[in-house]
Amino acid sequence: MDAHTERAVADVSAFVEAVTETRKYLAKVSDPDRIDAAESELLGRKSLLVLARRQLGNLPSDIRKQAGRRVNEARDRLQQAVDEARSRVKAELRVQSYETDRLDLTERLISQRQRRGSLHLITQARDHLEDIFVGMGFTVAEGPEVESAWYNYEALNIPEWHPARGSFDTLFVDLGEPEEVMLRSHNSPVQIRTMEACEPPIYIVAPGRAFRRDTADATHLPTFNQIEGLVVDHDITMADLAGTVDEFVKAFFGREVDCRLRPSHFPFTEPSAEFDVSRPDGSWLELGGCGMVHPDVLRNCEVDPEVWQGFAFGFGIDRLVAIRYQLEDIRELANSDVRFLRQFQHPVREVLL
Ligand code: FA5
Repeated sequence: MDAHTERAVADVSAFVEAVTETRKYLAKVSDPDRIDAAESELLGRKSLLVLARRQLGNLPSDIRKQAGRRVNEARDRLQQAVDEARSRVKAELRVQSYETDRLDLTERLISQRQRRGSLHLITQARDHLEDIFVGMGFTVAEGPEVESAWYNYEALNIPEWHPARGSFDTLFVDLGEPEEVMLRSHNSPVQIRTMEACEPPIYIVAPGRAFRRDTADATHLPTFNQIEGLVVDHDITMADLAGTVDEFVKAFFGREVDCRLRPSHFPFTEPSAEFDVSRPDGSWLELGGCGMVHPDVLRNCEVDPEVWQGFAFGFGIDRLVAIRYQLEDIRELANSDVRFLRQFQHPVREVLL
């Protein structure tokens, strides 16, 4: 065998041996870069494979074919070992990432339990108001938030030409005739719906949202909450109204808070009054309107004013809350800022988030 042939046989054998060694190495390696490096060293452009293939041409024809087969088989074995190593390492890395990215759910559960949600201040106040009035013999009534002109205005003695319509800054809904369908601008429509549906005597309160084209400021919100009250019975007088309002104020705010009625005007009550409560600084804040139900309103609901009399009131719940918790600005109630709301978590009604 001449020197060229010897060299060629040695290079072919070197490749085959290197494949055997590298397969053992690949079976243990767990670094993808090392797999790439081994593949390129043995099978790449300047690899032992390229050299061995080049040397095949220097072999005598009787052994070239067999040597070629050895080289190809070794290359296939190595390629298979590289592929297996890659999928094994990929699987190992996946398992590792499951471990490192795993969420510690135990920890999460504990912290969730510690951070409890609670009912919004308005909901708490609404529940409290309902409890007070139910304790005084009232039941709770509801009405829709989208109303027709009949319920929001006309049945309440506010005909189309009446200037009081303007004072309600109504938000109309683009439905039916112009200005016929609206977001209720007060909760008084529930008076009408209740009188239409039930025979007197009636003792109801109707808490819920009302809507006006008011710009938000310290005492106004475009979406706010009112509680409407209606009593229809025999021999009801203004004294019953004053006594009920006074009793409610003492129950909600405490005995030290005063209230006063100021003469006012609402088309649906006669006489009418505005109702204020005292603030800690001695000033008064208007909470709502009230009065004796106007005979025309009773007639609109087919209740005979000669037989039945009634009083009604409508208070702003957001303002009640502002006074009770000494909030400077009722916009806090609409901001949904949990840092603010968490200060008023209700101890009993806490709910787990
Ligand atoms: C009314 O809405 C009458 N329906 C109340 C009434 C009922 C009178 C029954 C007589 C008999 P008024 O527009 O004044 O009245 O509103 C009543 C209260 O709702 C106000 O005193 C205030 O506490 C609250 N309120 C009105 N507008 C807003 C607003 N934009 N933001 C927050 N509270 C408001």
